[in-house]
Amino acid sequence: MASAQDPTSQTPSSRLEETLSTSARVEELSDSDYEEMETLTRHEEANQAYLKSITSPIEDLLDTASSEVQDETLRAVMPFLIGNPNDFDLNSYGLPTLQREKHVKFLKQSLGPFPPQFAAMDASRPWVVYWCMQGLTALGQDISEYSDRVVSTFSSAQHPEGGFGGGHGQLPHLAATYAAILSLVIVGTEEAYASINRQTMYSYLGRMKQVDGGFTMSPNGEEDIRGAFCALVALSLLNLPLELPPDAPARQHGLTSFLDNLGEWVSRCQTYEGGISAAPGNEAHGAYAFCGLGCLSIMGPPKDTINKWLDVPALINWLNSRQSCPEGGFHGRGNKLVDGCYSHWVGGCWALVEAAAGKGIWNRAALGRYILSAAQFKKGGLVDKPGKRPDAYHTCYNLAGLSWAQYDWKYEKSEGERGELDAPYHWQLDGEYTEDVVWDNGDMVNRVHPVFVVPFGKAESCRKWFEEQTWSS
Ligand code: FPP
Ligand code: K
Ligand code: ZN
Repeated sequence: MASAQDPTSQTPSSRLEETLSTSARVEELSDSDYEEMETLTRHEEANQAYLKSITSPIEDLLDTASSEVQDETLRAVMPFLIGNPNDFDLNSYGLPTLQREKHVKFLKQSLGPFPPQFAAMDASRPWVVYWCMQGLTALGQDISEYSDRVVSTFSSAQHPEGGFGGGHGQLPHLAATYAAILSLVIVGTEEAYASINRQTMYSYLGRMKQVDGGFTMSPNGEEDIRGAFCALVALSLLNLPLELPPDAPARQHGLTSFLDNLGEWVSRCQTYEGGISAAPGNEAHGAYAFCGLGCLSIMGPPKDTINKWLDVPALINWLNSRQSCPEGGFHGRGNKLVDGCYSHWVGGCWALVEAAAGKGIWNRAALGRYILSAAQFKKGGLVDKPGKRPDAYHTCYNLAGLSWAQYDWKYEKSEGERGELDAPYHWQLDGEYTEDVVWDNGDMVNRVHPVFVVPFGKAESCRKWFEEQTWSS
């Protein structure tokens, strides 16, 4: 296997030697040179301990399709964890630095314009806009140059009877609605807020509410936990009433509030494994766990709602098992593969669970290693795993995951209610995470709101603006 390009030949230790021999040629070393060498030695020891711990992964003795793809994944990932096949600059921990400029360029390109063969992607246009806006701001970019374009894109995707579709003339869908609202929240101008028709949105959301407590994604469409989360995101950010609209079909069955039977319904999505599934009876999955926890964190303070509606020890037990070892990134469900997007879907669950139940059991440094070493694509953008192509989705959610690793959040219920569904506006930064980190200042991404996954501060501004608008239903 060994070749001239064998990345293992480029260990942190040979890099350290190189650094030391370069310094030795300098006539006189300053105090800061010595300090730097000491730091490098300390980081080197940590790297060696880490490398030692990952070189003998626990193997599945049973040969199955799952164990085979897992072995393949390890073969793809390990060279990136122990070496630097992309030849990136290294940070003081010997890991690739965050390739900020390349990722910015990739996301800007992902916004188009596109050749005609991309027409099939039209329905996911709101998503692409959201992933790019969120990714760019996480990287510290000013996105104001896109404001007008984003507002006009979504104005034409808004349906006359409420909600957003994938584009002009398409039927509304809660996923498109979620992505459209979050994009406009990131833009954060009065024009962006005012472009949302709250009245028709309210009536559209009323039509999605089901008698059993959940929400469908579209009229007569599938009812799943994405629907419950997306609907609550819209209700909360736009400061809509909790009272169901007069023409909401669920009213004919005695329901009066968007929250009726909702906690019970989310509860029914928790599975025997402890995780959360799309709908009662399905398999638990990290993406749905985030939706379920996000939904509960909008319904009220996470400490109240998560503890009330979920078996928290079982949930934590399931979540604990979602970090792939030795890869360090997360997978979405048992016996499946590490994937950079779960840096967010699973990584993002931790801030919410920690607000409900105290410090979680996950390894932030290992997640940081996976993202920086294995998930950065050579030419820019981030990926599921080495060997895959980058896309805006994996770029956005790897960067959000890096942010979950880098910052600590706390939930503080302050005095005075701000109205319905005001729970998600009580989050505060509890500082940067500093224990055993593997990133330097240059590798930091911006703070992200733990529930809304937009730049911290933007959701608060949006809500405040809608609180000041008059409402007439
Ligand atoms: C499995 O794909 C993926 C899912 C079952 C979940 C997809 C859902 C989301 C990404 C969440 C959407 C969220 C909102 C807010 C609308 P797979 O079988 O290809 O992946 P796996 O092998 O990693 O499970
Ligand atoms: K996947
Ligand atoms: Zn993925």
